[in-house]
Amino acid sequence: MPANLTPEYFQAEKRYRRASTPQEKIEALEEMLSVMPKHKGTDRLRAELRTKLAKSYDELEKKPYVAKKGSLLYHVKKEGAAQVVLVGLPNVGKSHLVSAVTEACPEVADYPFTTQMPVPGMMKFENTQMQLVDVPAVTAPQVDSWLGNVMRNADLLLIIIDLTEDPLAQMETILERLKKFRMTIVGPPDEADFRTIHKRCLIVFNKSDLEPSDKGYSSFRTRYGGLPMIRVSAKEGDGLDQLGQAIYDALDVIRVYTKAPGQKADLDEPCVVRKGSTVEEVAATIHKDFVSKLKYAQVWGSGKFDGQKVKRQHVLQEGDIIELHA
Ligand SMILES: Nc1nc2c(ncn2[C@@H]2O[C@H](COP(=O)(O)OP(=O)(O)OP(=O)(O)O)[C@@H](O)[C@H]2O)c(=O)[nH]1
Ligand SMILES: [Mg+2]
Repeated sequence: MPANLTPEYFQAEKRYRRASTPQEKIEALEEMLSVMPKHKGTDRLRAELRTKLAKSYDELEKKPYVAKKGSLLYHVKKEGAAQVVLVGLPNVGKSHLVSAVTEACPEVADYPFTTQMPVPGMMKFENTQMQLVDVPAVTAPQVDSWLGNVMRNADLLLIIIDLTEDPLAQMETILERLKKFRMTIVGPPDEADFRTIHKRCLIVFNKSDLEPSDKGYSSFRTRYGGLPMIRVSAKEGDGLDQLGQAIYDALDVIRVYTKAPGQKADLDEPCVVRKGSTVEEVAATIHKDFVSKLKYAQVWGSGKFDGQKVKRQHVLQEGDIIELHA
């Protein structure tokens, strides 16, 4: 099947060939991937580009690079079951939240643009660890060169809205900024074209301990009511006990456990995979060679199974235990 690549793709490819730093390569590769038509004919090329992208991210990780303008560029290595990046205007409490629910200690201060670089921290949820990444405000100056990449690489955007300010106005500014990075969120109706990356998000209304703004809340609910939301106070701790579950639900993943024949599954070591994943897809996360050797699996869980033999395409459910047979 022909790939039908566009002139924009070829322009980005030219930039990739001329790129001399990992950052330039990443930007060109992300562009190539986002403008490439999605169909069977481009599957192979897409996979090749993703491999190149992963290599460039590895290179970038070794040290932050200094861009031509003199600003630093960052990449945050994923750790744990998911990478969750905080997005919001200045002073809304992004850093306070990260310091309240993880071991990280980003600077918290009552003035805008306190945070200048990404600060990752791990948040425990039941038997999983999720990585939260505190970043500068989306409107911060001098961050365009890397903030877009960090957000694009995330599994989930945690959109932090300060309840004491107009929520609708904050959301509109955030979406405008995301648009500049060729991103939008999954959920509300939009006019985004096929090059826009759709990101899952969870809205976190922060500062619930203070008097809320009387502006914009009901129009916010009307427009964005379909999105997952939670109210918290990073300062007083209200709602933080429910945050882990809310993030987990918004990620749209499931936990499955693998076991060897005759042994018990280790319920402290889940495989976290997309909802709707099959036996075959879970096998691929364990070892890529395993997929070709896989004959069948046995499943315990989902209510109706008890060691039942299933095929590779069997769709797994939250909490399933599987035994893979090669
Ligand atoms: N009352 C109250 N104050 C909060 C809450 N969360 C954060 N703050 C305060 O809001 C101010 C800004 O908090 P930060 O966490 O630094 O905000 P930020 O979003 O990281 O800001 P930038 O890094 O500048 O983008 C600080 O004075 C915090 O103590 C909250 O839930 N309630
Ligand atoms: Mg901050």
